[in-house]
Amino acid sequence: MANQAVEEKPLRKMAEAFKELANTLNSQTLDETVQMEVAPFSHACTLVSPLFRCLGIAFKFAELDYIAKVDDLADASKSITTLHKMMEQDIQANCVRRAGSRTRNLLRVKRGLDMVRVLFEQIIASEGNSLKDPASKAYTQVFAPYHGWAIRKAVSAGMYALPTRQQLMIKLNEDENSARTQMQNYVASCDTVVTYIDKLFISRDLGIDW
Ligand code: 1PW
Repeated sequence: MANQAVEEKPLRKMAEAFKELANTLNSQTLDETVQMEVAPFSHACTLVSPLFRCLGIAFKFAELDYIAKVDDLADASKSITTLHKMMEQDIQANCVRRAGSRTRNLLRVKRGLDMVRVLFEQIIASEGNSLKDPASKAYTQVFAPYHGWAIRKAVSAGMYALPTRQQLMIKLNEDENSARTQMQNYVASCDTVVTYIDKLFISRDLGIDW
């Protein structure tokens, strides 16, 4: 217990959880028969929250919004087994796009995961100590098209309060090399998971651009 802070490896934990999800998907063919369970998915998503926290006070709203939506999915897992069934319920109830619907929350959470994926890709590809460019690129690519002027403005103000690359490594309890490895693992696994979720939406004609 005394060593808990020392041994805490949030980046490793999230990379491992997503590797497991990706393995479950890869062990089957990526088609309609593959069923991802809500419980392990929402659990893996909770492990991404510490990363948002590490990005500093400026991303408090992003963190709170993400956590609330992941909590909703975790709550769904108590009564619904798979993401398929969760979406089917919303389709039946005709509430897919309604604010707060589980399917809508799933789409938002998926974007959060995808933004972290792009952020890691950019961090791996860059060498500077500033996270501003990697974070700006990730936000611009994944979230900005869906956010109004006010949120985009707030996020771009927040970019000046990001930790440095070195500070992030310390918060994550990793060094450059170990962080790079874990980030690469997350990028690959997240890609499989995001592709799968996109297919869930597209195969039901629900669209992913809203
Ligand atoms: C990694 C680089 C740092 C970039 C952080 C970007 C944060 C992006 C998320 C900010 C969201 C905070 C404000 C909430 C926005 C909601 O309106 C929106 N949620 C999302 C995740 O886009 C839509 O949610 P809704 O209407 O379905 O409840």
